[in-house]
Amino acid sequence: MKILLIESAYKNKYPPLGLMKISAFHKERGDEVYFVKGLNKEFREQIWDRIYITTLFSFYWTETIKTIKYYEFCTEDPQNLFIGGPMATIMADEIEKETGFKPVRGLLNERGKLRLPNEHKIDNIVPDYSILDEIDYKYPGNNAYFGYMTRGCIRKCSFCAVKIIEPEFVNYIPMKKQVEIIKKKYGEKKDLLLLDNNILATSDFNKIIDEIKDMGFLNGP
Ligand code: B12
Ligand code: SF4
Repeated sequence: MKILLIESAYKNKYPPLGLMKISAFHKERGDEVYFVKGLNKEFREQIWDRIYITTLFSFYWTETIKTIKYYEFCTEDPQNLFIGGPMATIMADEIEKETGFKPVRGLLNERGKLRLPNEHKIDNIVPDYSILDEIDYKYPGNNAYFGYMTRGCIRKCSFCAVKIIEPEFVNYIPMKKQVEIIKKKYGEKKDLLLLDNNILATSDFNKIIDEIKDMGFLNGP
């Protein structure tokens, strides 16, 4: 399959981790994967087997909708254009009303969201860092290993979207092996950047801190 991954042209700090995982998943299947940030005429003129558009903050609504509409006719079957990520999860109904596409909500950790075998493993796959070399945009925090060592949150604060995006609290996710694979495949990174919502909520806090130190991230020379 020929796959196009898209992130809108908004300024964000961290790379699109969801797309990096989708890329790794498709490359493992032997598919051809391209990544673009924003509107690109050359890519728009082609027909893709699948398109994946990621979303982030709801205050990037205008830019995100503009991107979806720009690429809306680039797959033969509209069912092969997928929209996902935080904003698409929080505002799925509004996006569908505005564009006609029904977003995929939440994490890619269960079957039935992308209509492909093994799709439930995407959330835990080692992300493909090589797609970041395909674009000119430089993420301010790009020299890092990105990941989660917990998911969700035990609290359900009324103003917070985490209960919708990651409803299930996962107390511990191992990271060390993933970092070793990233180092081998894509080269060493300077920092470790965890995107956890509320890492203090875990009962495995000491274990996580020990693992972080074990990965080489600790005080001192
Ligand atoms: C890390 C993070 C940040 C980082 C920046 C993130 C970045 N990418 O640049 C920092 C710490 C800087 C930050 C800042 C802020 N943040 Co913030 N942040 C997050 C957090 C924890 C993760 C977002 C993220 O990048 N995830 C990476 C994702 C996309 O990777 P992933 O999870 O592996 O992806 C999975 C799914 O999303 C899905 N998926 C992803 N893409 C796609 C694409 C397709 C096609 C498909 C099918 C699936 C799919 O599948 C993947 C695999 O399972 C979220 C909460 C959350 N749990 O989502 C809040 C969140 C996005 N932040 C939020 C807020 C409010 C803010 C701030 C405004 C806070 C403030 N007052 O300052 C600022 C804004 C900064 C700015 N102006 O840019 C809110 C946004 C609410 C909203 N209405 O938009 C959230 C939802 C948290 C909350 N408490 O509600 N944030
Ligand atoms: S992540 Fe923070 S704001 Fe959101 S539910 Fe948990 S404690 Fe509340």
